[in-house]
Amino acid sequence: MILGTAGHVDHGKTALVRALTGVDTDRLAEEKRRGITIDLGFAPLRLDDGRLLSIVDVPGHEAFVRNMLAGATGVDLAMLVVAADEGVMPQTVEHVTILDLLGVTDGVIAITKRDLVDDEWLALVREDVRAAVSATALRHAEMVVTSATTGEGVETLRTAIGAAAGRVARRDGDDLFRLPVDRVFTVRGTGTVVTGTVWSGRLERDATVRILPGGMRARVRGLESHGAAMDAVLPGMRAAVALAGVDVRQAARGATVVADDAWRPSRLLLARVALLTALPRPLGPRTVVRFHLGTADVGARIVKAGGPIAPGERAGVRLVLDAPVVARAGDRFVLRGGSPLVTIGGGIVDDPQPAHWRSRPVARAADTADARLSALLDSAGLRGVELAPLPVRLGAAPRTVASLLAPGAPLVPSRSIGGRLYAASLLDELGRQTRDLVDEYHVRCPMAEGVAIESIRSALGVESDVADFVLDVLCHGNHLELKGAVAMRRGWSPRLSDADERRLLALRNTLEAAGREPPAVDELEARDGAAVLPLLRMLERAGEAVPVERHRYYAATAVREMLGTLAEGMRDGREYSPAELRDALGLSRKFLIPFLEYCDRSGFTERRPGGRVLAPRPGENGIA
Ligand SMILES: Nc1nc2c(ncn2[C@@H]2O[C@H](COP(=O)(O)OP(=O)(O)OP(=O)(O)O)[C@@H](O)[C@H]2O)c(=O)[nH]1
Ligand SMILES: [Mg+2]
Repeated sequence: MILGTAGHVDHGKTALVRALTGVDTDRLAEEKRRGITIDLGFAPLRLDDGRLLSIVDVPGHEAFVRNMLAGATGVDLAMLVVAADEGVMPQTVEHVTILDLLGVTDGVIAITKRDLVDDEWLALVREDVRAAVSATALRHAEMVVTSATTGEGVETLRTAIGAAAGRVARRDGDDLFRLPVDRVFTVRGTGTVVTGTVWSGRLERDATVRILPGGMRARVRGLESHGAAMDAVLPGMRAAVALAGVDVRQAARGATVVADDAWRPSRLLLARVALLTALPRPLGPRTVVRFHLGTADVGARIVKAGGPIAPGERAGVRLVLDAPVVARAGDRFVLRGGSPLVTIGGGIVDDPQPAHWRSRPVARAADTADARLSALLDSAGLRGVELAPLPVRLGAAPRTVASLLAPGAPLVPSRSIGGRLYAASLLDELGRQTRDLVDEYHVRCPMAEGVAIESIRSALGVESDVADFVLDVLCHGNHLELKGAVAMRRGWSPRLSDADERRLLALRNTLEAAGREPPAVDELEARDGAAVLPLLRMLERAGEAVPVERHRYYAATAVREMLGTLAEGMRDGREYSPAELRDALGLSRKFLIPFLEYCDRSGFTERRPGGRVLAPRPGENGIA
């Protein structure tokens, strides 16, 4: 569990942390010299009941609010510190706003430097502080009067912290590991060490992690929490992670250490933002602001459909970032802008990995994993949604996502095909389209056996594994059947009108009469006056015609006869030249070469450098 300090510069935060823990968290020489905190400090606090809490001490100076943000992110509890002699000051208000935007909902308020004021003054300051937090999550926080100098109230403060800690919900250890990095340094003999608060999941020694956004892989060589070696670190713990094979320059504050493939950095986020009411003017899409999420701090533009965002407004937006950031659905962030920089608002991430640069903000706020999944499936349409990143894009633990997608009874009606998820309604619609397509085809081409599966795939405009899934469902549902590369309505057989029946017989007679040198398809068409290919295909399916060339069908009897001639005339193993075979078959060259190629194709003969030989088992091709 993490407690973060908050409050105006010089109000006594670091002194109180020291009074509580005995640790001086101002460790930099410059901090000592200037007497202020510049960067984050860390100290363990043993509570009365034995539990260990980590304190993150933040700077109060307005120049270091970005450091405060890197510390305040990921805390469970806040300790707002207000000096009794000065009362509520600008960073008191800004820090409270930031805690509120980050969704920190519990904590304690310490009115400190009690030794510097009298009772009357103290009473006024208490009232001011109550008013300052009245509209925030800290309005119910216990207020304790302290002095780091005399020690007054420090034990009461410790008890109040313990009570607040007792109200904090435990974080889920059975989730994806994520640690936003707040410090990176080198330890002699150990190498590069990164530190941070474990936001979710657990990490064990020797695990392999990635450092995002760079993507560098590394082995966890060692783990510590507050200086003690650990075998594993859990959510809500401070962790120092020693990484093998990583240069200190390959990680920095703002990076994120993850273990799972579901995490992906993105320069585009879909989110809901809320701007503070006190903002002087609306925020347009061209204004660059600072975006703070986790320990990351990057430039961002906020694009809302339909123009600028007004002070006090809440809106669904696209966040276009200067640099990629690792985020998860449900993550809170803070926005700062203007000059000098001040906190201007914040928000919640809806989709941390939009599929497309032009992805639109979600229409309705979705705060549950199933609502988010429905929204993702809707907007993905025929493209489907990749399964692997869902725990990140839905902001839910992998087992929660698995239960949403339980096979047979998915909470969100959907099917996974080839690593992607598709809305069930969409697949049903594709099924209807396919049935219509096949039915229409049968009406249009009653003589044809069915529709080429390939043309169904391209008509549906989906990945071929999705088309195959749809066809499979239709076959199992007894709507369709597949024969080779063709799909047809179940029980369908090609039909002929009386006139076409007559044309079919005429064609068959023509081919039979033409024998070894039949006319090509276009010649037959010229003679018939209409398309003959469907009829020829019917003859082919009936075994009465053979497409020896692409545009020339032979009567099956003629083919059988010629193959018989070859089988009789060719001796096993001997190679025959085309000239010899022409003499045997009595064909002109125009017909000879295509026919010999047909013989090779159908496995009747084999072509060798010295000529053709009879294939070992010529009877196997089904014609001879
Ligand atoms: N008299 C008195 N002085 C205090 C008390 N607590 C802190 N101080 C003094 O106030 C000054 C600032 O205290 P810090 O603890 O450094 O204040 P801080 O809030 O950590 O300041 P930043 O981190 O820079 O924002 C120091 O000189 C402290 O000695 C107190 O309870 N009584
Ligand atoms: Mg300090």
